[in-house]
Amino acid sequence: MKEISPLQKKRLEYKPSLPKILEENISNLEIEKKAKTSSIADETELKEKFPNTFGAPIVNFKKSSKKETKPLKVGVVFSGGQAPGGHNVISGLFDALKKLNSKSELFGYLNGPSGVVDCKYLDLTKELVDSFRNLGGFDLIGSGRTKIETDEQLEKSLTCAKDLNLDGIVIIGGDDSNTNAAILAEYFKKNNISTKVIGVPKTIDGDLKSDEVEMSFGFDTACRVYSELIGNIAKDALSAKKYYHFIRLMGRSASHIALECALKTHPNIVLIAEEVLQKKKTLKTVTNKIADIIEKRSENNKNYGTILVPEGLIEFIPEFKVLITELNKLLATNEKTEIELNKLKSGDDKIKYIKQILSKESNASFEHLPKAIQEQLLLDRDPHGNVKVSQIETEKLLIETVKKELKNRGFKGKFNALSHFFGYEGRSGMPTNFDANYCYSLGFVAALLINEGLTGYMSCIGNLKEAPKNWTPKGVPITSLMHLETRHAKKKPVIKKALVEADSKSFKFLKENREKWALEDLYIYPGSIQYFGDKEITDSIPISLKLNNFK
Ligand code: FBP
Repeated sequence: MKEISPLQKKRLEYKPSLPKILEENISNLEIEKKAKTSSIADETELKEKFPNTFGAPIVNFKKSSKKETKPLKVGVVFSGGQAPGGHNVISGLFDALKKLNSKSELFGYLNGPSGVVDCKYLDLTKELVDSFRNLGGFDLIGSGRTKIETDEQLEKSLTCAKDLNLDGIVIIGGDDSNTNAAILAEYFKKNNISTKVIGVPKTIDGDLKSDEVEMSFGFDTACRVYSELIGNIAKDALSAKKYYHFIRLMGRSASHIALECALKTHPNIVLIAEEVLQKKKTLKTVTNKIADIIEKRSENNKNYGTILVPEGLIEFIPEFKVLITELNKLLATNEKTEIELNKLKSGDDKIKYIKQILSKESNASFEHLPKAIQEQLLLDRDPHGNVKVSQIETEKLLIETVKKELKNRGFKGKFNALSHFFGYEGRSGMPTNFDANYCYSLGFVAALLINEGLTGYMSCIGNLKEAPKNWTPKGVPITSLMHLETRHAKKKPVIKKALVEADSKSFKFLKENREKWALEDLYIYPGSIQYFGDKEITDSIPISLKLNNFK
């Protein structure tokens, strides 16, 4: 047997808490339909695109008389970036299916949605599932970023589901993957196959949420891993008093992670990309603001500090937004520019080539960037045609611009900066109790939704601010979270990303406190995730979840 750490061993034994209604016999549960849903916008077009699944009601669960449940066959897939707790969705799904009928079977599609298309799967036995309970990562079956969208991919997915005689497929993914789940559900229904498709809200980025979807899983653990490190760095800065630490945090678009980590650690500066866009702050304005704070701190002999930078920032700075949109268009897969660019070997040649075809406005922004950032902006796009912000070292760009600005100002203090990027470190951590319980419950709900014959739904849990026993399991139609967006110059139905809102309580709290945090050293040191001991530290929930309101 593979060697595992003592903590892993202990975590395998952890029994996740469930909402009260899921604790006992789940065969006697039935759904309670709430009001029919619409979409967040573009209702007419979405109705046309999803004629068989649009407008379904939100469903809750209630006890009824005992029912016989037939054995279910279900396939499960991880889609997109890792998020702590994924294995617990699988173990919850497995346990619930077996509770409904001990002859039920669970298959794991291998390496993401490509496994669904190419029919590559693994029989998930009790022994296998048991060896991954409460552990991080997605390595039980792997993940991938393939999108299921072409007719051929849809057809192949359908053939596989038919061959396996599946009652359901559970897609564990972010906004785009859940959009895919809705598309697959509609396609299956249109083609009269009985396989149901259920989504599960996963992403450390925390941007898959709405009034009904309170939080995506993985966010809590990732933020706690990053916050432990930020706290440690703040302590080091305070001890040595010689460095400014520019810390970039993952979060492809939204700044939820940066905000949550700031609430947990009280850094001297945290940039919120959404605010930068809303206030149309240029790189110069952002740089000036940081330089102002550094100057003021220096007057008090403080030549050190912590600065949090969301990785999505670059796309929210107006001049770069224009540049990146133009580059995304030029470098979209199979576009002439992409092909030409890939023929060129050296970074210099690529930069020279792109400068010739960029618009005047974009060239002006591109030209002022350091060469390393220029090269990073020209790297391959992700499957959605977007620049991979995780590979752009925005924190280093800011260090450069701040250094220049301070020099121009004739700054007399010291400015020594170090850069950090916290991303992959947090995505596969051992889930917190919150994520372990939440994911296990989401797995249960997915099984129940399939058992009820529902399709195109997202497995959800409400009342997350409360203790798990008071959580409320529900199913939310995925189309109710959708609108139309322009992708590759075409209007496409997608789930709307939830960005940090200017009037959210969590952001307001930051605004009320950040001036104090900038000048005084009010750092908080969250320490490492705790799994044993006082409930206050083992079962805490994200601060932004605590502060914000839901229906
Ligand atoms: P998901 O949206 O799939 O959950 O992934 C989010 C994320 O972790 C981002 O924070 C990050 O920018 C991106 O994945 C990195 O992607 P990759 O794993 O492909 O490098």
